[in-house]
Amino acid sequence: SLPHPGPSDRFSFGLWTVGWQARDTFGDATRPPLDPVRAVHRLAELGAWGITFHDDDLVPPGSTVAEREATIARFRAALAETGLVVPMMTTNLFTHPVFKDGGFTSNDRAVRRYALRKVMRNLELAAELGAGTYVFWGGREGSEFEGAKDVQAALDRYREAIDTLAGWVRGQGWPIRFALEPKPNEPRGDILLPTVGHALAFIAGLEHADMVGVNPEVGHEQMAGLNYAHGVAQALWAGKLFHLDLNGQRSIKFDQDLVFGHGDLVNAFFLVDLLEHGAPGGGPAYDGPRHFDYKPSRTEDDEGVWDSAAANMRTYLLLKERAASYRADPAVAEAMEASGVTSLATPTLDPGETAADLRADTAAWEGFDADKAGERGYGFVRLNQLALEHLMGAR
Ligand code: ASC
Ligand code: MN
Ligand code: MN
Ligand code: MN
Repeated sequence: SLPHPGPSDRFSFGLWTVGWQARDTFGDATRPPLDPVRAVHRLAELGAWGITFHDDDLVPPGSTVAEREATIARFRAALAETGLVVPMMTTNLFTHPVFKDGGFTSNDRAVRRYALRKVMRNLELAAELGAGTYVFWGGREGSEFEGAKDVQAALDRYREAIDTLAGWVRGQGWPIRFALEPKPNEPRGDILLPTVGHALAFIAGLEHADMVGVNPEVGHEQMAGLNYAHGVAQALWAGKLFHLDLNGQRSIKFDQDLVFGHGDLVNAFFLVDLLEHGAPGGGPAYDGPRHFDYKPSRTEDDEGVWDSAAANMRTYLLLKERAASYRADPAVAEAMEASGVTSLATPTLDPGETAADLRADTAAWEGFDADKAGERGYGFVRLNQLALEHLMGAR
């Protein structure tokens, strides 16, 4: 029996995901435009809880002030009718040619000022709609050629932009936090803040660092050959997992934005296990939205769009069920114990023990038989096989 999603699962979708017309580098759109109001109704029917959007996804660029207001009013009526919420909003600083060399870090100062104003305009709407998270995906912040971008000056400008916007939000008293979304490349040859680790290091140097976290996307970390579940674990450990973008990616190649789980399924299993249960040693779970940033494949028609939206949620819920069975299995608990997974949570030094005390502990060095300890088997393969058997429903 397949699980049915509902609002308590807190699944959210970008308007740009189901609304993607499947225009790619080599081909034209394969689907007609999607009315945002229809997206709200269809997602609500499928059991989603929230919808997110870039400013331009909802309000077509070039709209007059009156058109913008009418569009927003119509959208809000659909939200009220369905109960769907807007937990996150973001800015399109990548489509218009003006952003070809970036928004916050364009070499053109007037473009940088225009980018800030575009964000500020949409932040006002975010405050009105009650979006608690504002995402920054700097897809155009980067370069193709080393000589074209002074990376250190660009990072100064990036910091200036986030500091300015964070200070403004704080001054307005809006309950909005920022989440930076890393990506290593595409559309730029090299993008600034390419991974979760780069973003965390950047955040540490911000003026309002406490209100800035990360929004890691499955495929973006995997495009860099990195382990997504590990990146998410470090973000949780740092108290910086403010939001996340779930999707699927198969190895290091162009950004595929497949349905969640349609890439590295084993990593997706351990990710859901981490988000739902926290780390085996007691590290925190995740309590934010389960947000999907995927693209319905170009081969799909309208029906395929909604099938794929439902597939994201079903896969998440099935993995959640499988992860619960993994965690509840006494054989898994025993294997984790035997592997030392749980004992890693024990501090290496005794309470109050100093480096000098350790220096004096002969049991730790003189009396320690490293060769003997080196003979130990950790049993990680047995533990992993148990995980796979739970994932495949054999246990
Ligand atoms: C975002 C975001 C992305 C990109 C991409 C646009 O805001 O999170 O990954 O924009 O989805 O196509
Ligand atoms: Mn992506
Ligand atoms: Mn994303
Ligand atoms: Mn994306």
